Amino acid sequence: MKIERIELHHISQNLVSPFRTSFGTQVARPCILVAVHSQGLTGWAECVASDDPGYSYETIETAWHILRDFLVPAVLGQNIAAPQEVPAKYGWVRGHPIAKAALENAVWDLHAKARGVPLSQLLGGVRGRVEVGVSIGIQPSVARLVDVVNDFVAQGYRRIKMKIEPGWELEPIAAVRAQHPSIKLMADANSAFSLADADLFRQMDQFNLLMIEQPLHYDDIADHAKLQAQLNTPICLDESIHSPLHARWAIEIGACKIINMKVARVGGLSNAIEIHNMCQAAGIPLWCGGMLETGVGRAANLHLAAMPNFTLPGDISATDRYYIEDIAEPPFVLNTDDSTITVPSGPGIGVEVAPNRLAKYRIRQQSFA
Ligand code: OSB
Ligand code: MG
Repeated sequence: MKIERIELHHISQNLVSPFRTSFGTQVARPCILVAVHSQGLTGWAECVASDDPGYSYETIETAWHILRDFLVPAVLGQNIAAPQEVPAKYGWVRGHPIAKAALENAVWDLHAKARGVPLSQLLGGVRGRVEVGVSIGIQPSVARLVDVVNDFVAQGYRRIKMKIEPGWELEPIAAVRAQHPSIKLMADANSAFSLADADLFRQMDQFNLLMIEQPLHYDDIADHAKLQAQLNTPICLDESIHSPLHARWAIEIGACKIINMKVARVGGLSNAIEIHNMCQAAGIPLWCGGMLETGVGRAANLHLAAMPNFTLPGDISATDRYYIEDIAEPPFVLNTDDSTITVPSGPGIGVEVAPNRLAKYRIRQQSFA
């Protein structure tokens, strides 16, 4: 398919409630929506870079720059026979996985639409519903946290992830565990600790956590292996896994027992598939992480999480957990009987960007032809 036109739409929407992690608080959630046009079809994807370089060094501004000046020119006007061809077009560009993933994933949606099949079918998806949970930010008090958790459990979520940071760890985890003795519970540190905190993490073994996510430095693999050797609770890596190479290193040295897959963090669906297959062969289960996506990114995540080795619940919550009004239609709802979300069955990502909402939330736009 010849890529005839590409558009970048910078939008921003307020979250229903502020989301606080060890690296900062998010009130609004900006993103860049990428649209690729060919043969009367439009492929969409979401660039999940944020306003600030808290989670990743990439920001909206760096992603806009890299897309506009390097990635879009490498793909525009090209005849792309399969989406797997996209990464090689800008293979010389180092880093910037979040920007790269947005462009590649838009081409995947385009190709799935051209074939008239859901994206999950191109990816070898095996399930129509994906088990999901909710990721809960750091709260002003333990009592407030317990209220928030109770509320999500009442809504039907059966896996709870809570954010931790130094000073907000054992006590809030103990409180949630006491209230919900058998719920799937996990903690995400977003790199806020060091190996000197090993004793703290050993104490977490008593809470029967599903996993501890990214306890140590965002670029570390080696110290995570040292920490994992001292814990019964599985360590899951998020921030540290930027590519299939990082996944292989982590598996080889025993730095984790689980990997959080974020397609943006690993540079696009081709790398995600490679990591998926490597982890499946190595007996490392995956789950789909989230970046507070709009319906566009969330839909793609659901298709990805339909792949066979996504055997743990994902950070893919219902639309109303994030936004009052989503840019994409229809909204995602939780299946309360089994804490799942249904993978869209229409062509491509299976959701539509609502033009009036795109216009309403748009900050800037650029078209390339
Ligand atoms: O570490 O998983 C994370 C959101 C933004 C940046 C990093 C993370 C998160 C989440 C939210 O935990 C997951 C979601 O989208 O629900
Ligand atoms: Mg995380």
